[in-house]
Amino acid sequence: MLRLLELQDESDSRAACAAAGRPHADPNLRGWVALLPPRPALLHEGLRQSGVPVLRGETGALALGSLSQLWSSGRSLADALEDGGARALAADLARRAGHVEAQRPPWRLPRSRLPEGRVLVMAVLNVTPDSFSDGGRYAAADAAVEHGLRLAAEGADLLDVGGESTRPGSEPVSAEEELRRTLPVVRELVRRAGVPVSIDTSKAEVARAAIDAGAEVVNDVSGLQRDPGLGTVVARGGAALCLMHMRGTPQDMQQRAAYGDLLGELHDELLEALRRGLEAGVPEDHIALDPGLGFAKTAEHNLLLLRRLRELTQLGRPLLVGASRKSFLGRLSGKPAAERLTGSIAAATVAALHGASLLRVHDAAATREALAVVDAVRSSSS
Ligand code: HH2
Repeated sequence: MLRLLELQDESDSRAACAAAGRPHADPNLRGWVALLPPRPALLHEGLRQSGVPVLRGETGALALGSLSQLWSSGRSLADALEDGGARALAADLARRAGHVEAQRPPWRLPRSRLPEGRVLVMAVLNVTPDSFSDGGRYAAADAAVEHGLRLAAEGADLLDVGGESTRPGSEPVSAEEELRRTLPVVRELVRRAGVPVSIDTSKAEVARAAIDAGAEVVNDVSGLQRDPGLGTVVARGGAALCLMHMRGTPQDMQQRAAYGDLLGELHDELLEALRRGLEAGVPEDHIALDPGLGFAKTAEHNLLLLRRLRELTQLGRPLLVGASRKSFLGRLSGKPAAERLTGSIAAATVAALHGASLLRVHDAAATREALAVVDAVRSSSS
């Protein structure tokens, strides 16, 4: 498979050489490279002729160029090459480079139109007794609705209502209980909040009822791995879908946090999730992807993921990132969940600068304030 990599330092450069099976790692490669399959040589040759150097290895090859070089060479080779396989790879290269350049594709919801041109805030509303940072605070429907309305007034662009904690080691709850917790809150917020409502669930039954009650988004932390009926429910209900990456279940996911190549494996597994969504009949422009910080990831994995997040924009879908108050931030600051606002804002800022389209956060007002600065810096011109 073809994939774009952003080499920022020596460790990235060595890892890219290893992925291509180069006998001697070059520690000094920097910038964007395309990791290509070892064949067809026609593609490598075509790229060289268009001015893109190609380093060959035993299991692959690295094409070195700026995004615009990779895009334009891919495009012209997709027209010029006769071999079908090489042509398809060249077209894929151009498409991926185009996605990274363009960034932040729109996310279509069934009824609401999300604002464009800035990074969006999805506010967390946990109607649970045991969520890791706000468990028990909004377990009663009235308190949850009130908090949801406050988050919307503070500038949240979407409200994500959840009735089952997914923190490491949490106990699963029945669909009945999840519905009892979330449905009255979804119904009321759809009527009163003035922003689209998302249901954070992996269960088809919960999603169906929430969509019927007016939820426009289903946020599935299992990436359509847990309930085989969920994709069809989302497609039939016309809802948008967020597919998050995780391995295993909240009970065993931290034992599964082992990767030979974190970004490569994450890329492949998110692509599989995207295919599951498309096969279920969800239109591509309704799907967002989420690398799943803290889900089958160690603290080090979360940091690496934030540093190289931009690589995942090659998948061509909006990226949602949830770092808010998570334990890797507590490890850095030594502070408990309720006191991780500063760390959460720093992580949100990094994610926004590295290509995230939406941030899933507990603190809507503070995040919107920080994002106003990020967006102003991003759009400043000379
Ligand atoms: N994180 C949590 C829950 N749902 N959904 C997406 N898309 N991305 C995330 O990072 C994500 C998520 C965990 O956070 P929280 O809801 O605050 O805690 P809990 O699972 O304990 O309710």
